[in-house]
Amino acid sequence: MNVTQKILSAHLVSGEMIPGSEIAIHIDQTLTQDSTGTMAYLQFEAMGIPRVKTEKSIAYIDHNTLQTGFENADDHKYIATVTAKHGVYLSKPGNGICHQVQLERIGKPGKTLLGSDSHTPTGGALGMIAIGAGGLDVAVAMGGGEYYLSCPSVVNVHLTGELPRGVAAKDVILELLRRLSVKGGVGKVMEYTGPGVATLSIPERATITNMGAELGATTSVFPSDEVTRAFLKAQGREGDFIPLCADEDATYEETVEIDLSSLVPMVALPHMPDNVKTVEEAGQIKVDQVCIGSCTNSSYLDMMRVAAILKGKTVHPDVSLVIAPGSRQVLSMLSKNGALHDMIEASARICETACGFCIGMGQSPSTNAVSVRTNNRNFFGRSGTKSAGIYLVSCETAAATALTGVLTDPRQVDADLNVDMPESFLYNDNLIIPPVSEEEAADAVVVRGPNIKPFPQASALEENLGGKVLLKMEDNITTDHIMPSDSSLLPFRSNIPKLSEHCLAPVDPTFPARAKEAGGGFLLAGQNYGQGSSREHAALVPLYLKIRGVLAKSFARIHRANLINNGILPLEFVNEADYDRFDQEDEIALENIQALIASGAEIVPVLNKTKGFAIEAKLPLTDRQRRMILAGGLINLTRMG
Ligand code: MIC
Ligand code: SF4
Repeated sequence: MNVTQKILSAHLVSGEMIPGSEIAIHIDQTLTQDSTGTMAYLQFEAMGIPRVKTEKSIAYIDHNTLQTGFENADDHKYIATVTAKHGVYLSKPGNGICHQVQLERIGKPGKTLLGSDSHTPTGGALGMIAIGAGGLDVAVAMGGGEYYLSCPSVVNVHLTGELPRGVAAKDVILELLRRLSVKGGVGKVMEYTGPGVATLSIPERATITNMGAELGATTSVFPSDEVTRAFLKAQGREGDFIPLCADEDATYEETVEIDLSSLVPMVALPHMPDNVKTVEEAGQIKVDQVCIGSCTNSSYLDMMRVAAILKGKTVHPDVSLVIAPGSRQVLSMLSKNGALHDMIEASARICETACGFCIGMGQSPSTNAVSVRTNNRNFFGRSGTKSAGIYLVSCETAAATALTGVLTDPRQVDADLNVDMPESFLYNDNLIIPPVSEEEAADAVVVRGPNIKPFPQASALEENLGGKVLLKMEDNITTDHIMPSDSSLLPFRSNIPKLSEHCLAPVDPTFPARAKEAGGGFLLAGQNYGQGSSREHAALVPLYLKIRGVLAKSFARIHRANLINNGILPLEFVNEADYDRFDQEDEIALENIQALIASGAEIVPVLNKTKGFAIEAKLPLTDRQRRMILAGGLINLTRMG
């Protein structure tokens, strides 16, 4: 067996491990973060389970940390009090970005982790199966319920050689994105093997598994080896180590070969992570801003390399350099060993250990700016400045670029980039607050601010569905298009009515008003609809706007699950060319849809009443998904028992 099969089969609750068929697995650990967490805990409360049943569940506060009004602080208070009551640990704001802290302090080889954040697969660096999902799926897992997924096929990413100086783990994953695209990993686990694995430290592996999310992969995983042991030991957690690697005769559905020594620095150009060129090909683009940090590139190793490049130099006068170390542990070590001093003296602006600029929480660039960043997504508008272009690179490329003011190949920089992994990290868990005991829980009060509004719930599927195509969209529409999330909107993650005023506005600002006026309808989309974030809001808000179905060429994994969990039909064209036969405003109908779905039909007719023809759409649902759609979503199904 390969590593993926070993972990999945050890956690299998039902189904057969045949790629494409539905399996249910037991979840050992869960994580939430604050921007998806408020909704996940509201849903957990709605399920009426007193205490979580996982080995460890933890709530991070790392996204909405810019407190410009009462809303975010109120959400933090709600999360702090609801988690304490129900047996969940709390990582306070300031402790760091969920994925970085999970890696340092919580993750364990061989375990399963479900997180309400699409970059949860970062944990795969430690040899765990770590999967991102919607908040409702995570709430169910916290309650001890299994997690249902389509059994992935496993891709062997076979690594040979060693990364040359100045070439980073980020360049490995950018190369994979260049080759495979943002939908190349859909339905797959990327499993890393080969002699190159041992040359990569845990933070380097984590950069690769983190950004596997951008491939659309279910998750990514490395074996657990002596490098893993050394990392856990340096975190004071050697007891959590178990060795785990693929059997010699393990088989894979596909193999991708990467010779690490042949790689060069890469960059993803606006506005898609797979729009990748070599830094050399991209040329000397003039840069206005450089941001270093995010869950992809904010480890101690990353930051030490950045400090080495900046030491004794000054950032180019036209560049604003922003650095956000990924965790309190990293920041604390940098402040102790003097590397922070080197950054500050080079004129870096140091931000708190949080998602920050990566999710548009501050540091929005100027009009038409070129912003070079180490994060994982450069989707249109995500930085908070629509006219800016975001370029994704490694920490080394970012730091070198900050000095020269133009996109720069870090191999040209004169600095010692050899950073030794510490034998002992400065770990301290005093920002991780344990829940109250079971006895105290009954009296523990959950504090809810006025910004927390009830969430919409679907009702059982109607006999017939009809309505207009309210919006026709292209390929690769992201959840940042569907439910934008910058610093002005993130405070409203527990206020769906308010968010609905901005739904799909980056595609068409008139959409929210039109959808409300029409009293609902349908959406039409191209390939990979809903890629990106795990945010369930991208389904809850359309539900609130009475969107009955999305007719697309294909869907991204987490978003499709979120639509079904909320009773919205994910319909796929049987014949992709039919997409061109539909226009915005066309009136469509799904007649007898309830009976068809109940009878198990996987192909349903979609009538274009305006143009007078019918086409076929696929609706491949598992038994459970079918019951969910008929009941009007997962909460209704759970209530029905
Ligand atoms: C993101 O990177 O897009 C986020 C913000 O972390 C999201 C979660 C969210 O929308 O709250 C994700 O990746 O799932
Ligand atoms: Fe936070 Fe950005 Fe990572 Fe999302 S991708 S978890 S916003 S740092």
